[in-house]
Amino acid sequence: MSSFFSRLKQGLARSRDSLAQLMPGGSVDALSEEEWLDIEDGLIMADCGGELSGSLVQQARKRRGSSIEALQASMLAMIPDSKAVQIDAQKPFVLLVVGVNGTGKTTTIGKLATLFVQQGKSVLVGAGDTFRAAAVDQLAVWVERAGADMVRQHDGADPASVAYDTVQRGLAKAYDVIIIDTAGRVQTDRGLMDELAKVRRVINKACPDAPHEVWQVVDGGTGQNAVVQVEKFREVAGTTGLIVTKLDGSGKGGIVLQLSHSFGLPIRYVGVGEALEDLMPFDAEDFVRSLLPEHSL
Ligand SMILES: Nc1nc2c(ncn2[C@@H]2O[C@H](COP(=O)(O)OP(=O)(O)OP(=O)(O)O)[C@@H](O)[C@H]2O)c(=O)[nH]1
Ligand SMILES: [Mg+2]
Repeated sequence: MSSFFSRLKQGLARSRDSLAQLMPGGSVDALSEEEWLDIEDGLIMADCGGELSGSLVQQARKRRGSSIEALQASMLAMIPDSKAVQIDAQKPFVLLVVGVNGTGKTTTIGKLATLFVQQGKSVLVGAGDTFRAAAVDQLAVWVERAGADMVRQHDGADPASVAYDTVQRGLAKAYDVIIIDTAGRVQTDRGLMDELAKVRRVINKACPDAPHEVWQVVDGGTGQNAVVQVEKFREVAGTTGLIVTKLDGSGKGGIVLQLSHSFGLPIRYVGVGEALEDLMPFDAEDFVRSLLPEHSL
C-alpha cells in the first residue's frame, strides 16, 4: 500500500469507523429500512450533505452484492471523471489558484511547482498575494526548493499587475507552466472578489486563452460551508477544478463527494499533510475505498 493511500485512510478513519459500525458487510437485501436510514445519517455525519446522502443510499439499495460494494459503486457513479490535466496541450499552461484564507493555496502551489519541475517543465510562479509581506517570502521558499522561478513586486502592489507581469514574463521567456498565487479571501467580501475577477481578466489580456485552469483550494475540514464557497468562487473566478487539502486532519472526506457531485468539477489533487509528498492526484477508487470500511463478505 502506498504511504499516501495509508495517510488518506488514516485521515478518513473517523468517518470510515463510524460507517463500519453501521455496515457490517452483509448483502444489500439483508439491511432493514432502519439500518439504511442509519447509514444515511452516517453519510451526513461524514459531510456528504443531506441530498447526496439520500440518493447514495437510494441507489445503493437498487444494487446487488454487499452493502459496502453497492455504496462504493454509487459513490463512484457520483464522481465526475477527473482525467489528468494535459499541461502539455498549451504552452505556457497558465494556472490560477484561488480560495478562502488558509486553505493551503501557497503550500499546494509549492507542491505543484515541485511536481511539474520533476516532470521536466520550466515553472514560473507569480506572487499574487501582495496583502502580507510574509506571504511572498513563504512562497519564495517553496519556489526555490522546487527549482522554479518567481515574479514578485513590492508589498501592497496590485495583484492584477503581478499576474499580468508574470504571464508576460512567462510568455517572453517561454516557460512551460505559469502558476499564479492569490491572497485568501472570504467569498462574501465583495471588494476582494471583484479584485479576483480583475486578476482573471488581466491574465486573459496578457495571454488570450489563459487562464487554462482555475483551481480552488478547499480545506477538507470546512464542512458544508465549502459548498457556498465553491459556488461563489466559480461564479467570480471561473473555477475549473478543485483541490481538497487537510484530509489528514479533521477532514471527514464526504465533502469531496459532495463538491464533485454538486458542481461537476473534477477534484484535481488531494492533500494529506504539510510535506512535499503529501499532495497526490485524486484517484476516485482509492478515495472511496478509504472512506468506506473494508468489504468483508
Ligand atoms: N495538515 C495539513 N495541513 C496543510 C495541508 N495543506 C496545507 N496545510 C497547512 O495549512 C496552513 C495554511 O497553508 P497555506 O498554504 O499558507 O494556505 P493559504 O491558502 O496560502 O493561506 P492564505 O494565503 O493566508 O489564504 C499551513 O500551515 C500549511 O502547512 C494539508 O493537506 N494537511
Ligand atoms: Mg497563501
